[in-house]
Amino acid sequence: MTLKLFHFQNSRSLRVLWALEELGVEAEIETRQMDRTKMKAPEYLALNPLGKTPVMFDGDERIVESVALIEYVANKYADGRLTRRPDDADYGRYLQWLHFGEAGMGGYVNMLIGQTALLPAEHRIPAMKVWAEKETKNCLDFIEANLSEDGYLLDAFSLADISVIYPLFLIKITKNGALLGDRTNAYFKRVTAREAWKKACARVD
Ligand SMILES: N[C@@H](CCC(=O)N[C@@H](CS)C(=O)NCC(=O)O)C(=O)O
Repeated sequence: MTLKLFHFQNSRSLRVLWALEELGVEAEIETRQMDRTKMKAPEYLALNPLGKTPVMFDGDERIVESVALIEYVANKYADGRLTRRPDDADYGRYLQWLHFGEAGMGGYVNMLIGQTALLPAEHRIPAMKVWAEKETKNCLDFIEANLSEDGYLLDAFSLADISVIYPLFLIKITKNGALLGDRTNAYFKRVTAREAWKKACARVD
């Protein structure tokens, strides 16, 4: 098999696994425990010198960055399904949301989960938590204002949703879900009812 994804449960490799499921693209999946010490050990650094997840191989080609990976899989192995092309009317908004999910809000959400869940209590800095919450809320308000009652970020489900749902998932599993607006909560529920999401989340072996 050409594609091989290293998957760590609940990590950003979930975006890639979910996209593979949605697109029906075959890949070898190696699931590993989210153990930061092992991720910084030589065996894993040989796979991904950043010591992060995800990393995927296409033959000898190594690719990191979860949002790049979902576009790669869709464009290279699924005829661009779930993407938009330059001549589509919503191409600009597609790119905006695709990148917003990681570049726009990923850093703030990382800070928030660090200050509320990942870091030991004695390493947390109250002012950083306030700042992370404020910036995350700013991103969430932007999402809320752009959602309709029953749709997706664009007029149909796309990779942009796969990108943006992941930070929403992180916010929820770290018990920061009260920051989400009503439409965003309904959107999260709607999108995560998809079979492909459920299959990707169920992958723990
Ligand atoms: N922008 C990167 C972020 C990768 C990243 O930070 N992944 C986290 C897990 S979701 C990680 O590997 N953390 C382990 C660590 O930093 O030690 C992407 O989207 O792939």
